[in-house]
Amino acid sequence: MFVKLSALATVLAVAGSTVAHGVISSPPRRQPGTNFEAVCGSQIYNTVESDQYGNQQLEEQNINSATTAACQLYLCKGLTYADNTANVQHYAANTVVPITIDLRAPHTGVANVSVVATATNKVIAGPLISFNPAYSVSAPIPANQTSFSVTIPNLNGACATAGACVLQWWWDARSIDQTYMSCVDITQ
Ligand SMILES: [Cu+2]
Repeated sequence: MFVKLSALATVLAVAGSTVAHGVISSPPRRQPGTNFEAVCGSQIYNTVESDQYGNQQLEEQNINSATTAACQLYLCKGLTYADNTANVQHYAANTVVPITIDLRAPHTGVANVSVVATATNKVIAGPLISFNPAYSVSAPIPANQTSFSVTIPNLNGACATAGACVLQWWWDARSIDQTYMSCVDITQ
């Protein structure tokens, strides 16, 4: 039994150095699809499709001649609205939105959730919540870092059109250069 457990721990430790580690599990997050593959290329698409929990740097390593200028790896890891028209969430001002993060492995860093305008990749509201340290490897992860709520403010019409805005969970572990993003398409 001990042998099996230590073997498993070794596998996890090795996987942890490259394979990773977190997504929004609720509300429904942007998923990889055919449009994402068309703009970012099959190699990046396959990387994400096989492991949505992975980091953005892993995608960058797979940039090639099939990656177009429309591929925005620094926004939602490149996942696109066009593949997610059925997943848009409508939130009136002051809606309290419960968010669940599925975390497969921690890396000490900072994290937050913001409303981001997709046309500019600029935060237009938030951070609505922040964690520092976030998802630490040196202490138990507080339950409220994987299950929490944010209040959506009045977005003043900036998010009236589907595809214009996302609620983005952003987690950056500088010490190991791994960045994670997971997005929910929202309108108001
Ligand atoms: Cu990692």
